Amino acid sequence: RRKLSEKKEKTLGMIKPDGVEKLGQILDEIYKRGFLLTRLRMCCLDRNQAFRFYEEHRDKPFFNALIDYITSGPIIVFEIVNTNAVDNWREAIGPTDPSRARTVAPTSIRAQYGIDVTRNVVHGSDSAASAVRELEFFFPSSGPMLPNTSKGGNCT
Ligand code: RTP
Ligand code: MG
Repeated sequence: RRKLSEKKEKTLGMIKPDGVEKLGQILDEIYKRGFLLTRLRMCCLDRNQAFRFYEEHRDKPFFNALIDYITSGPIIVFEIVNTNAVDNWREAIGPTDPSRARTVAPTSIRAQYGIDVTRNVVHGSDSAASAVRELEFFFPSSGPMLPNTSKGGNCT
């Protein structure tokens, strides 16, 4: 029997628009850490979809910059199934700000590939509950899936 602390768990990972330009290297980082990807797709968020995905941040000063960034090009989203997937993936990506990541977690993905606090290349759900919501957002169990491209966003 597995220990509670080793529970199999799912999380939502995302390679953000600037990360897609470094796709091969970032996928390498994912696989060399042993993460198992069970679903994956490329899509574009329009502004309404981005608002919904990042709803919790709507009152933050960085909200508009975040929406501009996340709608600036295609993203890649994936489901990770692993023991402690939420925490392990968050640890692999590192702190939000890549410059801080380079100090406290120099081997993390954001430390190596992040540009600045907005353009930080990757996303990870911050809790098991967020993971359920975010996986349902991109991989709905019923109803229509978000289109792979959207004329409403900056993706063409
Ligand atoms: P994420 O949700 O993308 O995994 O990142 P996170 O938990 O580390 O950071 P969060 O606080 O959830 O912020 C979401 C995204 O907003 C942008 N951000 N900009 N200018 C700023 O101070 C700032 N703070 C956050 C980043 O793209 C961050 O990943
Ligand atoms: Mg977050």
